[in-house]
Amino acid sequence: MNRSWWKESVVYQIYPRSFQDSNGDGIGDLPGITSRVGHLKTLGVDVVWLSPVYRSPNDDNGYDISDYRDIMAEFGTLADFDAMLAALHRHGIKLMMDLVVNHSSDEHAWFRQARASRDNPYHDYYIWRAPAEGGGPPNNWEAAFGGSAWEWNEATGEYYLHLFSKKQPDLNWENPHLRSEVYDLMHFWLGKGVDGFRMDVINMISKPYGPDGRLPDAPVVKAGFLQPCFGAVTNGPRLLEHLREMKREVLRHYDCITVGEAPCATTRQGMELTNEQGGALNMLFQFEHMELDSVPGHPWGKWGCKPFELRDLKASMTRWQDELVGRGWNSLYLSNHDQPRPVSRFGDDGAQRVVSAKMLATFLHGLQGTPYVYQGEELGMTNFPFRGPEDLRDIESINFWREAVDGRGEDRAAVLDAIRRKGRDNARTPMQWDATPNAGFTSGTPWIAVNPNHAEINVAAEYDDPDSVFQHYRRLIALRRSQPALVYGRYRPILAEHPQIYAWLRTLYDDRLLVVCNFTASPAEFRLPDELDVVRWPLLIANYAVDPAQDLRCFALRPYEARIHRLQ
Ligand code: TEU
Ligand code: CA
Repeated sequence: MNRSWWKESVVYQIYPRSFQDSNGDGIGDLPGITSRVGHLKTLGVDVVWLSPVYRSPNDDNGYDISDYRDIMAEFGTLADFDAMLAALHRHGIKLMMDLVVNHSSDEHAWFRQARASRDNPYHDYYIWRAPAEGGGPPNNWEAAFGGSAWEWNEATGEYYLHLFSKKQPDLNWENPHLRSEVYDLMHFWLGKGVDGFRMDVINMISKPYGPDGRLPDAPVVKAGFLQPCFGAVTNGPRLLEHLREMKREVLRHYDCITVGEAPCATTRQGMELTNEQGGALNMLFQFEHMELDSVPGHPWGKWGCKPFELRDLKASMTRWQDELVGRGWNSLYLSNHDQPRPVSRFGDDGAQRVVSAKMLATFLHGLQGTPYVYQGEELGMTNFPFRGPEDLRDIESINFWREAVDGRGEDRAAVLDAIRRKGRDNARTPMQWDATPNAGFTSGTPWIAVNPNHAEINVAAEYDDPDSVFQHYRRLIALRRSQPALVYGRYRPILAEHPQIYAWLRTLYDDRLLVVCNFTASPAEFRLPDELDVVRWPLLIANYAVDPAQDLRCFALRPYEARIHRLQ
């Protein structure tokens, strides 16, 4: 059993703009985070992943960086950062920064110089191409937030690549000077005491250049010229080479934690990038389970929604658990700042909100890997009832609305419904600290509206309620700390075909744990497979009161019931 602190850790993600405002401007900030370190300690997490806090014009809420060594004015100063880091470390909590180096902001000094002339030494820090024969963008790549992934630059008479917004030009990782710039800024933050990095769309840094340096068209999967290109630009030919160089130049010099965000990643890439011999990162954020409620090939892309099927979730999770065991390591997440709230998406955010939120937590923390808790998830926070475009702040949703409703005249209600289900702003509404008007987030006007259900769902209320979602997360995180089998135990699914129940064993040496989750709002009969000869089954955690006399070998699971037992 190859032990590592980052395998035994639980990570808490903070979206700084929405966590805690300290100066009444309605925007969360670093002193706000410092004032709430106690909450993280009470919850029991080991590491904080902090979404970007660097200088940025905020075209994509900080994922467009104009200075990698300075703090965004709205969030505070480098001194505020040092004070926050010191407070976290004083409480035994490590800090993982967000490394956004697939692209920079177009307001970064590098790009300002690069776009001025082809002879400028920074020109080659970015990716430029001549127009296609007959004019127009070099290929049919569609940007993630809509429109072409190529923008014309008059000054040099060529296009530059931006897989996200046009204010996020992609960096040219073929250029060794650019790579060493990145390694230097990583040393800058690690030198300050930072404990690791979450790496933004890191599997997009090696582009699929053809022999003549051309970037080939993406496959045609929908009507029109522009085509989704994530499949074409991820896992490029030099990705592992670049990441191994990063490990050699930076990561191996620090006892740090790393997770790479990897859209379209397969289990093979998961093994290749995270195995401790030839890999370079500790774990990946893969997206398979985040696409189970999207209709494949739908013209609306991620916005073409369908209900998720439990069998699909079982199949995907089982594949990643089985194929990475002993050959890599999984991250475990159901939400982050790009995904809707899990209880609204996979559970029931109405009458069964509390039990279903606890069930989803037990499901996730019962698997092998490092669990991530996104701010507010520990309260069972829900999606937001957006009324219309006026409630939106996220470039991805705003562009979708503009293209679909204003551009193509699509049905407003249908587009709004898709945004209510999958919009990123669902995760970005302010953290709900108490029942006061702005949920204790700010004394000013919040940059995005507070969810009206904060009167019921908030930290203050859940601290005092032993049956709250928060207290369940606390117990779950404490349990993980005391049960090595929950960290390192081998995963083996049981009742694989059951339409309502997702159950599996975790085995470490002779220690066997059983995790059982009812993913539905109706009772489900659980029958323990006979080959599992058990005589005793002490309960470790549950989201309902459990009668100790109940025979575990055959009983009825209540709606969204979840438990972890030791089998003896
Ligand atoms: O996200 C990459 C990514 O894949 C998402 O854009 C995803 O496709 C989309 O959100 C699903 O709706 C990372 C960051 O997490 C995201 O916040 C940034 O917008 C993006 O990169 C660009 O930096
Ligand atoms: Ca503020």
